[in-house]
Amino acid sequence: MTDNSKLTNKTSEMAGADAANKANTTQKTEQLDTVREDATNQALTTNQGVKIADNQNSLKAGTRGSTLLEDFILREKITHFDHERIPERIVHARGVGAHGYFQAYEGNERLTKAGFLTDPSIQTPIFVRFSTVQGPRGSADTVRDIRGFAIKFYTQEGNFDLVGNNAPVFFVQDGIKFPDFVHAVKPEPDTEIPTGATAHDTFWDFVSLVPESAHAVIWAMSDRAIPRNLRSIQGFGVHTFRLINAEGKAHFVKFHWTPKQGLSALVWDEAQKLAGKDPDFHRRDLYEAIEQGVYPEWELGVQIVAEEDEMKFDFDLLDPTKIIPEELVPVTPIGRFVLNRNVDNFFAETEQVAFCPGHIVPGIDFTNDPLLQARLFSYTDTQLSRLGGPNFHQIPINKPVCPFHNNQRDGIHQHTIHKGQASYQPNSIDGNWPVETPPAAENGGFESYYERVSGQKIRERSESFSDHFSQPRLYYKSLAPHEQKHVVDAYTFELSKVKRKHIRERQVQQILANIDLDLARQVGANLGIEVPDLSLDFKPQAVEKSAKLSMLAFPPADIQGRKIAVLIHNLVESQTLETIKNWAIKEGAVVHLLAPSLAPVKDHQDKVIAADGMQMAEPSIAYDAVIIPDGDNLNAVLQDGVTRHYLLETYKHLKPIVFLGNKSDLLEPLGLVADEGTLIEDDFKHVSEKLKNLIKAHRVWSREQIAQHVPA
Ligand code: HDE
Repeated sequence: MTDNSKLTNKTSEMAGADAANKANTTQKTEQLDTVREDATNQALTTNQGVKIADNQNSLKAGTRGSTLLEDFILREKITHFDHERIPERIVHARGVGAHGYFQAYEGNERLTKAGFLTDPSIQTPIFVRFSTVQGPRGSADTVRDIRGFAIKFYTQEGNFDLVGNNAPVFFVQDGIKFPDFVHAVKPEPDTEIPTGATAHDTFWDFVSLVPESAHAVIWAMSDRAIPRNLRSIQGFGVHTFRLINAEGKAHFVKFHWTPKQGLSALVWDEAQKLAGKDPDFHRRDLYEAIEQGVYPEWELGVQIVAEEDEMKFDFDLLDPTKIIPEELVPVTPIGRFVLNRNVDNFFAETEQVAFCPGHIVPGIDFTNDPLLQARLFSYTDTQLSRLGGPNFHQIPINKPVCPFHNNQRDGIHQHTIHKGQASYQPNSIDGNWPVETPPAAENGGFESYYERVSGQKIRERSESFSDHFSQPRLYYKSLAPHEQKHVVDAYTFELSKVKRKHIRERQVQQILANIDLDLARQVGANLGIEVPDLSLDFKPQAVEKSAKLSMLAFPPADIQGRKIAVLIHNLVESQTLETIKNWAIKEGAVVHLLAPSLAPVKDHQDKVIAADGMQMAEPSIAYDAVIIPDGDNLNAVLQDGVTRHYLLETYKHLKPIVFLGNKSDLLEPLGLVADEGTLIEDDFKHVSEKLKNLIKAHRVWSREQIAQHVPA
């Protein structure tokens, strides 16, 4: 037996007990506390509670074996291990989650009777899971993809799941096309390539044959699909839903949620490099922000359409490939939510959470959007194989915080001991309990909206779903010039990876040309594809340009949680480092001092400066800005290839760089042109405000043209 007693740590960090965010509680996290397990000061046992004396050696006949089948400790441990994996989600497998709360604003009673939306004094616990769509569980975070943004509200009237995406439109209009779409977008079946990417033949084959996908595809080709982090993405419910008030009056609504952090994206080169250098980039960012107390926050809003206005648009409200331009129906804020607590265990919480658009509460209802209708079936069904049976609602993360009782019984992994004999209704043995609750203005039973439905049984798409190009055109026209360029670049990159010429041509000549001729010609020119002079009649639209489609419409309020790298070498001017750090603390930004290695860096007075990391290991792509401080070390810096690359790459990715003191002499040898994003000063205090504004703007867009010539 091995003596491990020396390793036993009296101050265990188990379960992140030392993290400040673990003090943020809700009714849900308190409920989860009852199943959280902390083994500090506990004996190691089998699953049957038998204390284990030796966890290092299996039971053998003599020290050199053989191993005995009798070893129940070995068998139990290995058997459990053999079954530790469950099937990953067929889509949205890669994800990250966090806890938080939602709080409604005043005045929503006119829209809904849902308690959590009408009582501003309630903080409703929530669990959010962000995800990519295509890649498997272990794929990279920063791939070009739509992001899933699913919110579970643990309300007093049951769980409400808002299972949305960061794009307001979807690729297909009818659920029956979803498996086709997913088969096309997933890695190709013969090679299982590419992982996490849409740049391949089967995806473009499908979307170029299915024009209804054009709108979602152009969103996927825009900067929205390569977010800088998950704290700065918008969320959308996509479908039109209904809210129903206490008088039974319904309104159509589209859900939107917008980050207080503003919207921001990676540049494509960064996204690709990060996929290799830090595949967990988004996961890490969210975790670290919450650990640092920089809690991300979103405002939930709805676009409201009166029932009588259902037919007044030139698109169908039931068509999930359409937005309602905000010029036609503005977003009305109804509440806010905050993520303020990391999970204790990824598997138990993030992996086992089961969202379902069919989880709704009184005051909310569906519409006949044919995509939504299919989703109502799919999500519960998929949990049966993913989570192993019909009792997945009893898994702690999925359990409502309000009471739930019914006559559903047994099934695999049943956790509840139901008392009584009568598991049916009506019954006269157990008092007919549990009983139905009639619908009511408050706390009533669920009642479906009294909608009139009639029609022929028919497999046909409504004619009102047939305009596939006006809205992608509106999207493209509404983007800022640099965003439009990125869309051209993205189509070019993706289609260049498509091996079959006829697919590339079809996408450019039949899809892009119908969206916008100029877009088609630019992509066509890059790919050597002719775009014939088509005399296309673009349908006049009620809105020609929509203000809230460009990411520029959503700037951040501050620079909290943004990251700045300070590149240090021996003989650095250490006084400045203090000034920078104090400024960053004031602004809530994060500063990392990065040195050539972790060997001590000394200033000119031999004072040792502790570095936070190495330039080689903490690349520029992980930061929002770079500062290179003054010091009698210009030559050393010039000879440091890593630092030179760092600065070139920062410049190329359009980020601000502060050159302090003699470091302005670096520009020329590096071949960099000074511009509004290169701040040259002796005293950091003189540039701090400018730096803050540049970081808020995310990128120095005016540099984009010239930066193309920078080799990095
Ligand atoms: Fe999903 N989707 N989906 N989806 N979806 C799943 O459910 C499905 C759609 C979305 O973090 C699956 O539990 C069908 C639209 C998110 O756990 C599955 C159709 C939108 C997540 C499924 C759609 C979404 C999923 C896989 C068309 C945006 C991740 C595992 C009819 C509004 C949730 C699971 C999480 C997950 C089916 C279309 C968003 C297979 C059939 C539209 C955010 O049930």
